[in-house]
Amino acid sequence: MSLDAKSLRFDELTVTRGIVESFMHDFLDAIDLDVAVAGAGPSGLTAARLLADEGLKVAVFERNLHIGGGIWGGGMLFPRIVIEEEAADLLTDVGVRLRPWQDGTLIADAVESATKMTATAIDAGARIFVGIEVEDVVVDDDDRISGVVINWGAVEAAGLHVDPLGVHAQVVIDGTGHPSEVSRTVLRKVPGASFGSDFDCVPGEASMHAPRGEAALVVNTKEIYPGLIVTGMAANAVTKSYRMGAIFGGMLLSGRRAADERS
Ligand code: 48F
Repeated sequence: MSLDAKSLRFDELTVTRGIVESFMHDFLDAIDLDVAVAGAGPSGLTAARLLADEGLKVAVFERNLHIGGGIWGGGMLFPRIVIEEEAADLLTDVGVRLRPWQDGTLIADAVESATKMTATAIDAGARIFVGIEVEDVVVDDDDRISGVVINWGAVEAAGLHVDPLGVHAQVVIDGTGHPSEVSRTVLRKVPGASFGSDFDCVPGEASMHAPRGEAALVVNTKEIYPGLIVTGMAANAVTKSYRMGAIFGGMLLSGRRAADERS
């Protein structure tokens, strides 16, 4: 099939209107949410898919233009991820093929995992906005977290002074990974915010101990402040728990735990 310029009926304004009108329609439909997820890594994508599956209105705001967070890089750019057998269903449910490996683990292709996790989250009804970052939270009269403050990632990267926009959400999930940006923002900015004695605010997770890090991830996934659930690496970063490297089952199970916390 070839295209003949003389018979094509669109012009540049068709493209412009199509992009702006359809984006604005979808964006306006996502400014009052059941759940706002910050970060489209494995934990955030898993939580978003499961919550959207329940019929909740869910949006994921991802700073980068690509989704998947740390999945793509596998371990040291080798695009494979290792998962525990206990988390296998969270990948097979989205159609990822697993190879048996050793010591109770399985192997998945990183590209297949990132793309299928994203596609199934979208199919479940989650809206994924790329190039938009969460720079702050909205609080209600009781200082409960009641939404996110968003801006274009490019605005922040360029250092431009541009005021953000607020989005309401009944619950916010911090899936921002190692920097645990939303949780840290809450600690820093919400008057009197504290996550309790188990949580310290020394930035970053502890050094590597893969089994301990994986086990801690799921335990650390919880509502750490009214309206704020922390998941994935962010959950270990705010508790100074161990890092685990390129084993991802804990991230998936943490995403499921975050969804259960909201339910
Ligand atoms: O880091 P990331 O993949 O989060 P995760 O779900 O998984 C961690 C693993 O990938 C890996 C690991 C496994 O051993 O430790 O690191 O905890 O994805 C986090 C996503 O959040 C985005 C960031 O670009 C990435 O895609 N992000 C970070 N801060 C913000 C953000 C923000 N403020 N607003 C929006 N997106």
